[in-house]
Order: sequence, then structure tokens, then C-alpha cells
Amino acid sequence: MGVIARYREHLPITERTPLVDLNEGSTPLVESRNLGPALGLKRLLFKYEGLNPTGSFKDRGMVVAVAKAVEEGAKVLVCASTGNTSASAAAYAARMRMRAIVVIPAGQIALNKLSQALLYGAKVVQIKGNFDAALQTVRELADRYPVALVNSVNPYRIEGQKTAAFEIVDALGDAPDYLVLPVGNAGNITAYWKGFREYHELGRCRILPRMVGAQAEGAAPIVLGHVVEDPRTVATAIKIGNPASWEGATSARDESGGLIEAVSDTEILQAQIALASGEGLFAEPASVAPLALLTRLVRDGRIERDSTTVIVLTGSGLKDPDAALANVEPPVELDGDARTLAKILKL
Ligand code: AN7
Repeated sequence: MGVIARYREHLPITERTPLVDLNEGSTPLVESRNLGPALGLKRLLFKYEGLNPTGSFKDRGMVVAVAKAVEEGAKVLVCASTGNTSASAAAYAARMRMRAIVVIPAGQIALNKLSQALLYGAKVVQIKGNFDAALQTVRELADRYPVALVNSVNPYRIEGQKTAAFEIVDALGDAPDYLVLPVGNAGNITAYWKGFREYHELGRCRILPRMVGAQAEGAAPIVLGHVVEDPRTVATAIKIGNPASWEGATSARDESGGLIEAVSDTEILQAQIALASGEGLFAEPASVAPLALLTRLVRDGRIERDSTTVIVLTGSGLKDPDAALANVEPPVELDGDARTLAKILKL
């Protein structure tokens, strides 16, 4: 079952909306076995969004945006992307036999995300500028031509993405004390906050979480309070200098009593290895920025150790292994039999 079928009554679905799905959503909420206890946290869980059909949380919002686009008679989907949105848009376009046009910053998206968009059959357009320029281009295109814009400025994307908050509450029986997630274009933090508030109003959860956002130091416009003209970070998914949902992010932060802070590329890459080798969970660089931030907050005594925290692992590590590989030991060479191997391994 996809998110439209599972959460239909909470979504802007009518009898005319086609039931689009790739069985997205219903992702595991994995209890930390090692990292949480090592930090001294009572309860740490990971919402493993990398297990969505195209490997990121984007599928939740994309399925609703595409269903509504079909309902409204659109034939062409268009988006700008740092990679994951393009993969998701391309997949759902293929599913619905629509045309997808994705505009990406040349040379700045992970190869596996580009491969997905190409294989799903999207028209991939590379531009010389960064993501912010790509978004500007597709917004202008959608203003003037009959194409459906499926970036998170499309409110149906936010509607679909809020279902992740529902799933967390449905699994825990209440909202967590802290929800920690990466912030790029800021659609996801906006969507989670909307989801938690809606469930709270319906009495499905007693508490509302503090929303904690992580940006990369070189791409931290919300932390700095101004646009970053030339964003830089190893976490290419969140290499964004002028987030479209800026206000949604600051509202979520302020209304929830949360915070948005930046972590360095070094902290991100360390967190990626810590998560993979410490829990058996492989997430892409952008997705581990929250773990890097949480580690700092717990050490600084800014998160109580008896709290329940959920980290959103937004995208699969398989999306972008290159950055991670530089920091791990290469495979050992074996030229010989099991005895030679045992010697190498010091068994
Ligand atoms: C893995 O694909 O913006 O703050 O164009 O791929 O909602 O933007 C991706 C963003 C976090 C940030 N983690 O979410 C795109 C794109 C991963 C991501 C984010 C993205 P938003």
C-alpha cells in the first residue's frame, strides 16, 4: 500500500484523483542498538527513508504531486533537483507514462541519482549554475508553459511528505521529544511539522516534538540568516543557498521550540561511518548531518538524555558512495589459500 491509500483521509484526494503508487512509505523506524546507548540517550530511533522505492523520502510527496498533476490533466512534469527529486519525479513519470524534465546543476549531483533519472527515462538538462539557479529556471518555465512543477513549492509535495510524521506517531503511539532531520530546500521540515500538528489536533499524539534541523556549514543560509550565493558541501543533496521553504523551516523551528544549526563536512563524513559501522544503516551524506548535530547537542548537554529522539535518514547510502569511500580502509588483497588469509587477518 502506498501513502495515498494509507493516509487518504488526511490528503487532498478526490474521487477524480488516480491512485498512483510505487508502494512508497511504510518505512522502518529502526531502534538504535549502539549509537544511542553510546551517547547515553534513553531512546534513539532512525526513520529509514532510504528504503523508499527510489531510495529517498521524496517519493512520499512526489506520488501525491504526480497524482494531482494527472488529475489536473498535466502531461509533462518538471523539477529542479540536487538529485533525489529528479530520480523520484522520473520514476513516477515513467509509472504514469508522462514526460519528465529535470534540471540539475552540472557535475554537482551524485552519479547514482543521475543514473536513476536517465534510466527511468527523464529528459535530463544540466545547467552551469547551482540548484538555486535551476529552481529559478523551472519556476519560470512552469509560469509560461503547460508543465506541472513538482518541486516542493508545489503544496501537494508537502502534503505527501507529512505522512512520514504520521507513521512515526502511529509507530510510537506519540510524537518523539525531538525530530532531527537535514534541511536543504526546507520542504521536509515544513512537511513534518505540518504532519505532527495535524495529528496533534486530531488527538493522535499528546506532545509535539521539538524540530531540530541540520544544515551543512558551507550551505547554511537559514543558520546564517542570509542567502548563500555559492553553497559548498560534500552533502550535495543539501547544497542549497536559497531554500524555497525558508519560512516553513523557521516557523517549524520557532513554533516547536527547536533549532537549526550547521555541521562541518568532516563531522558529516564521520557520522556516515559511525552510522554504517555502528548500526548497519547506510545513509547518504546529507542524511547523516542530523546524527552529527545530535552527537554535538547531547555532548553539550542541550538534549536531555532521558528523551526520545527520531533521526530521519532521508536517503540511501547507495545513492552516493564515492564521498564515503575516501575514509574507509580499502579491501585487502589475497593471493593464496585460507591459511594465508588467516595470517593476514591475524586469526
Ligand atoms: C537525501 O532532490 O532538494 O529540506 O532536489 O535529497 O526538503 O529540501 C533534496 C533534498 C535531505 C533536504 N536529504 O530536504 C532535491 C533536493 C536528502 C535530500 C534533503 C534532500 P529538503
